[in-house]
Amino acid sequence: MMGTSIVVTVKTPYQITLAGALLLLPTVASAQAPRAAGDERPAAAPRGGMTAQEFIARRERRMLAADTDGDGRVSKTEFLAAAAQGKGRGDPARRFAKLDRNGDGMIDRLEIAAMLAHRFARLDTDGDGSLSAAERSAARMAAKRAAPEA
Ligand SMILES: [Ca+2]
Ligand SMILES: [Ca+2]
Repeated sequence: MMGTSIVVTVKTPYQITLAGALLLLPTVASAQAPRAAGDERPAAAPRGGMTAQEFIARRERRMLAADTDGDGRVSKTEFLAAAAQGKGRGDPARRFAKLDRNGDGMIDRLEIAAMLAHRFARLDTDGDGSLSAAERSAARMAAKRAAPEA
């Protein structure tokens, strides 16, 4: 019908991922903390599901495996060394530039979390905040077709 106005708020992926990362970071850090009383949601995802926190914590550990000097950040040298060992596909230098959002030559935990929060949101196709077995298998199929960090 003419005249009907639908307000759609469009956010850029960058805004979404940064907001997602900022929301998720404290949660990841306190993942082992006791739950507040009255919070009756289960601590873990429904059986077979993977929460954003689990997804990010797991992938972040994998990313930080490239941090060979242990400073908590992945330098371009470290990233390219890891890429040379066959981790990821595509042009590693381009992937690094994409991950290094602030262009300081380092991929830090915030940048990793932002990327992973964005990826989680994209993989959680039904938007229930948990990756089901089906969503994870779809993700694995997609990863075979495209560069994992693209
Ligand atoms: Ca950076
Ligand atoms: Ca889901």
